Amino acid sequence: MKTVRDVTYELLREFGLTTIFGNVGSTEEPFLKNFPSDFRYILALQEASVIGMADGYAQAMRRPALVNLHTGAGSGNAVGNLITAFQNKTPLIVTAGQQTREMLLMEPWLTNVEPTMLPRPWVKWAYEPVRAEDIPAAFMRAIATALQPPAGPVFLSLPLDDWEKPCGGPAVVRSVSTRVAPDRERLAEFGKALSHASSPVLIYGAAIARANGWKEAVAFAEALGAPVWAAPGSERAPFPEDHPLYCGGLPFAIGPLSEKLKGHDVALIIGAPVFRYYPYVPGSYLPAGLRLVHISDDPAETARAPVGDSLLGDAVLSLVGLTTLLADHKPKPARPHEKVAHRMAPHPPSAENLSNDGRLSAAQVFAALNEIRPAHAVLVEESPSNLSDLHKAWPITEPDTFYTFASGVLGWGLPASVGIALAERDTGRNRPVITIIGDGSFQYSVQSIWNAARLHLPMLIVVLRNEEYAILKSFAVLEQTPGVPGLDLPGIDIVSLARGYGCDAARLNDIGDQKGRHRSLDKTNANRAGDSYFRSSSAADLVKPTAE
Ligand SMILES: Cc1ncc(C[n+]2csc(CCOP(=O)(O)OP(=O)(O)O)c2C)c(N)n1
Ligand SMILES: [Mg+2]
Repeated sequence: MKTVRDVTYELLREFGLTTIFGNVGSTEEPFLKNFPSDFRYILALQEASVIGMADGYAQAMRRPALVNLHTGAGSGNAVGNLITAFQNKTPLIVTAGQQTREMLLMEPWLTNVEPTMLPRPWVKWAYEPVRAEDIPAAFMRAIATALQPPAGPVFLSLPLDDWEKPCGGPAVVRSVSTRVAPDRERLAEFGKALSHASSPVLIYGAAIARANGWKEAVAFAEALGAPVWAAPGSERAPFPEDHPLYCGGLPFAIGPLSEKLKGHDVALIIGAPVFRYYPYVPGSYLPAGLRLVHISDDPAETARAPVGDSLLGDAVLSLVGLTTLLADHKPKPARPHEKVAHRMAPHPPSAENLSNDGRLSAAQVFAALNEIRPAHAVLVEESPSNLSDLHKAWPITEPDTFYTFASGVLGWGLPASVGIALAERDTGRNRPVITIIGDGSFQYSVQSIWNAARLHLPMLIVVLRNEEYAILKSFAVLEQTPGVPGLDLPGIDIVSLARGYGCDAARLNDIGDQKGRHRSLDKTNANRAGDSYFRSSSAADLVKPTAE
């Protein structure tokens, strides 16, 4: 007779879920016992890194990723990045061990006391199977739930004594659809409003990038002849930023956002919430005379929009449908539009981005990086006060070459970039990954660089070292809250930290002299260290996980 473990592993194989991102404890060892040789276990050293790596990996692979955590202990540590995975709409199958059923009633050491409550509300479904033999079917339901729109993480709590129990197999393998078509009549009404508009405008969101829809997004914008904005704080780039119709990223705040849409009579926002606001800057949600129409496959987003008419549906199916509806439409020559050409940070910029002591500014670092970065590099960003400068210097012109977090929860970027680099290798795309991260943000999941080093991933991590939480100093000015403690970060030696985890690292001083020494981060020199990038200084530290 097969065991619950046998049948479960067979099911996981069916779905290609053969990589497990985890951090193990006694309650998970019975699941991992005699680990099959066709599975790969990626140990991350803290659960924020487990989830962040799995999230990056799942997004870049365009398929769910499997996670195994240590009961309530590991699940608790995982919650910050689970918030991000939920808002990123990343399908993750998160599992955690549970104490033996024999003892659960008396809550022994390391019991997950309310296992389905702990990860909520940041999972679409949380469950502890009532019977051991329900585990394979619970995985099947978890996979279906994670994949169906809107995609997202799910959670299974798995008691440690279930795995040796007998189980009839094989598990039932099912499939579900991952896209919902929009209602045709309502889509036609939206299409009519746009084609009859005297000055339509498009706002594209990350769902377009998640569904690999750049081509369809460009086709519709060109057919309509309308300018395109990226939705505020887009976690993926929805449109080529060098396209003549691209205006830039909309600001995060109510008043300034509304200001940018002035002069238009119909706006379509597609694949994003209405809107991702932050911080509170009062104003009207929309300029006078503008009708907003909204398409999203997330009923929570369509329900909570403060203004506009919404339609539930997949972003790319909707774009294709709308383009067909415009078959006879003659696009007006697009009016000259404002060209911002970069995304907006969710805050006022810090003082010119130049530190007081004349050190290199982040903008100077980005400009140099932009000249020497390898073609097709993937950018992962978690650099709060430098967002605008970064996007100004580095427009995103290829699909799937930009990732950031939808949540504002720091600690995602570093492990996610490791997961993305691993997926680049696993898919054979082999594009190098460059992570731009603040010196504060670097600390939250710092241990993930150990994985990058162990996996010899071709990455460059640029840590912008201003020795402070600069963005919070800007907020203190905006919110008129002088005297806030805890905004300085003196005495952190990032180069030593990186070396301690097995990476090569250097301090950047003199960009000009070192540019010529840079060699691209491609496969052939991925294992070179030291002189393969510009080095030695004071505004940034560079971490390269590929030291041998
Ligand atoms: C998990 C988490 N803790 C705290 C914060 C609050 N916070 C927002 S920005 C920030 C500072 C980031 O500092 P750094 O990465 O150095 O970027 P800088 O502002 O200096 O560019 C902090 C602590 C957060 N967003 N998430
Ligand atoms: Mg900083």
